[in-house]
Amino acid sequence: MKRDIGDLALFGGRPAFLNPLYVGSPNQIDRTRLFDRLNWALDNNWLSNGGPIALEFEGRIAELAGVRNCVSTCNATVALQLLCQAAELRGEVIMPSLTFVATAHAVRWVGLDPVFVDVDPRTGQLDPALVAEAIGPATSAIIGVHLWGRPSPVDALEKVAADHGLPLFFDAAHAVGCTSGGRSVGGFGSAEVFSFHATKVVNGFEGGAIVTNDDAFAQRLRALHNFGTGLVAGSPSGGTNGKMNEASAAMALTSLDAFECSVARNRDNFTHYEEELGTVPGLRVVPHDPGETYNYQYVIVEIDQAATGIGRDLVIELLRAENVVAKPYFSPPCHELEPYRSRGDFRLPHTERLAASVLALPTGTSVSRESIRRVCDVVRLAVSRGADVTFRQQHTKG
Ligand code: T4K
Repeated sequence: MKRDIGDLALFGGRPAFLNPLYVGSPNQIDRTRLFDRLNWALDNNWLSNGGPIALEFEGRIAELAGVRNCVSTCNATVALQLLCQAAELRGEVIMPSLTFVATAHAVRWVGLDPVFVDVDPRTGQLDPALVAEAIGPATSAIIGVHLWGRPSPVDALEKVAADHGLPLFFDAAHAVGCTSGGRSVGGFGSAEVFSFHATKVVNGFEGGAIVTNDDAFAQRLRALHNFGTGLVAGSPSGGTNGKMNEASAAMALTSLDAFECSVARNRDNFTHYEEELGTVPGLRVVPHDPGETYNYQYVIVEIDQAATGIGRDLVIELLRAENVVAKPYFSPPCHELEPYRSRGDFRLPHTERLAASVLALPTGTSVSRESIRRVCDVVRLAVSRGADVTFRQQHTKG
């Protein structure tokens, strides 16, 4: 138990953890099932190119998302690129800046210009009214992001998109198994993209998927992710290799088998964080709506520097010294990174404030109740003695 700021490892105390505690540690899986699937693939000599394990995974994801089509991919970044190419987008794409840089880079990689729009200051989700204002003659699509697994305002964004005749897509990298208005993420807009990266609640080592109810679009995506094979009229972008291989599919399926357990553990962890930190002045655990379903993959905490006297970056530094690798998801925001910073003059005050004040804390099946208690001890001490901690750190540095 850390009682005084001298107990903090940054100031010479003993670190709270011997080994690093990560945000994004892969969740536990049943290794026997994984190895059985891998052996089956090896025995059958079929390792990629729409193999039976990838097809089974696609069926399971389509079912979970409540959609007709799922095209599995090698990762979500390539899936986003495929979306843009399949929809033959040109010019500008409206999106939030408060997201992992993959959302913007995917769009830029295929020659489009991201136009960043500000977010709701409480939820961090794209603000539909500002999206409507940002639409111009060069706008070709809107990409919403279900940030931290909390869904975008899908109905309002669908209305804006429909009013302007624009396609709407969602980067749902964080939101597999989540709902909005009781409806599963996956069926919103024209298509949505999931990530099955090692750090995600469903993990295929690397992996992604595009889900859609548009059969013709799915067919086009399937062709484009396999070098354009089967497109009678071809495609201006040719095609790429975006396929999910059988090893990733085997891992992803095995991880999906454990989905309910992983989510239950994440939910318990989230509750423990709320119990530990929910009443700390100047600190907010970004909540979940009790009426919806979530995967609870991201525990996000916002620190009010003016109220506490301590900034988010110093809290991360303190935790790092304790062997807790908290993540500033997502900072800097995309518009402050190249190549976007020098391409546009974006003023996004809510994005900038949130990007400077939020951090993600460790969760997942490898994080115990006791670990959460110790992480929260550090956070609580740092925030409740914020001005003293800041002074001590400046003094130590000087
Ligand atoms: N859209 C959004 C909104 C996204 O968040 C992402 C990816 C994408 C699109 C693109 O999806 P993919 O193309 O990746 O499918 C990580 C992930 O690499 C990235 O997938 C994820 N979002 C992003 C939020 O997090 P980094 O730069 O934070 O990765 P890194 O190496 O610092 O790892 C994160 C933490 O996970 C570390 O603290 C260590 C831990 N870790 C990581 C790996 C790979 C492990 O414990 N074991 C592992 O195997 O990006």
